Amino acid sequence: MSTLLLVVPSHWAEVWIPPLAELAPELNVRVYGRDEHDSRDIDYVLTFRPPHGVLKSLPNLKAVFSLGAGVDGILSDPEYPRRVPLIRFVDHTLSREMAQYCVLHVLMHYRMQRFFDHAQAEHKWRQALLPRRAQDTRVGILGLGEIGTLTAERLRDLHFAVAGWSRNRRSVSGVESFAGQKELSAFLARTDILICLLPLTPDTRDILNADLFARLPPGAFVINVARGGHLVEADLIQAIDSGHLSGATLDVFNTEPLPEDNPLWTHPKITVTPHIAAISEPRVAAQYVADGIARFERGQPLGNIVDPARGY
Ligand code: NDP
Ligand code: OXD
Repeated sequence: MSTLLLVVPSHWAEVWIPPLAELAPELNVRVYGRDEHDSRDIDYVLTFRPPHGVLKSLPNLKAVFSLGAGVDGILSDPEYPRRVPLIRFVDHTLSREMAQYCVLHVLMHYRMQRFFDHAQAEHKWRQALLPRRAQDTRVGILGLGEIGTLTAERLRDLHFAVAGWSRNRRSVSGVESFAGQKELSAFLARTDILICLLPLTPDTRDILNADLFARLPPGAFVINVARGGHLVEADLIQAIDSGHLSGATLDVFNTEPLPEDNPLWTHPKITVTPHIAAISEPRVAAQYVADGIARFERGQPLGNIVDPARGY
C-alpha cells in the first residue's frame, strides 16, 4: 500500500480526504502536522505551498502532485528535491473558469461597467458610447499556455483583436503570436487590454512593472490573474494615478490574504477579487492524483511533469 502525505493547511485537509478516500481507497493518506508518520514511509505528496524543507525530509518520495496549475509555491522551496517528479494540475474545467474570469473582466472594462454603476448610483441616465468596436480593441495575453490559449480563443470568438506572448511561438487560429524578449515591446505596443497568465518563475517575477507599463499605449488596462509576484503594486498604482493606465483587475497578490490596509482595496480604478478566478475541484484533483499514482506504480509515463529548471 502506498502512502500519500497531504501537506496543506489543516482546514483544506478536510476537503481533500473524502474524495481521496473514495477514489483511491487503497491509498494510505496522512496529513502533515496532524497525523503521526515515519518520513521513510511517504511515497507521494499532494501540496500547494509546502513549508520549506518538508519535501527534502522525505527520503523515499516518488512524486509530488501540485494542487494547483501553478507550481511556484512548491518550487520556491530552495531545498526542493529536484530528482523527484513534480506533476501539475491541468484540468479543462479549471482552464475554462480562468477564461470566464478573463472574459468577464475584459467585457466589464470594454463595456464601461464601472461608469454605468456610478451613473446608476446617481440615478443618471448616461448613454455613453463605447469608445471603439471590439475588433479594434487589442487584447494581449502574456502566456499562451493551457489557460492563455483557451482565453485567447474565447476573446477571439467575441471579435476582439487578440495576440499572445510566450517563450516559443505558438500557433492559435485567429490569434497573433509574439515570442521571446525581442518581441515583447511590439506585443505591448499593440495591446489595449493586457492579461497576465504567465507562470511565476525567476524570469517572470516583477514583469508587470513601470518599464512594461510605459510600453503599453496610453489608456491601457491590466488584468493580473496569474500570481501576485508578477506585479510591482506601487508601479501599477503610479501608472494609473499618472493617467497612463486606465485601471486594473487583480485576482492575485504578493501577500494573500490581501492585508486590510493595502491601498489596492480602495483604489477607484482597481477591481480586487480574492484569488477566486478558478479553484481546483477536489473530486477532479483527487482523480488526477489517483490516476497519476496508479500510472507511476505501473511504470507508465506521467503527463504534465514540470521542468524545475524552467520553473513551469
Ligand atoms: P502553462 O504552463 O500551460 O503556460 C505558461 C505559458 O507562459 C506558456 O505559453 C509559456 O511559454 C509562457 N511563459 C513562461 N515563461 C515565459 C517567459 N519567461 N517568457 C515568455 N513566456 C513565458 O500554464 P497555465 O496556462 O496552465 O497557467 C498559467 C498560470 O495561471 C499558472 O502558473 C498559475 O500561476 C495561474 N493560475 C491562477 C489561478 C487563479 O485562480 N488566479 C488558477 C490557475 C492558474 P511556452 O508556451 O513557450 O512554454
Ligand atoms: C492554481 C491556483 O495555480 O489556483 O491553480 O492559483
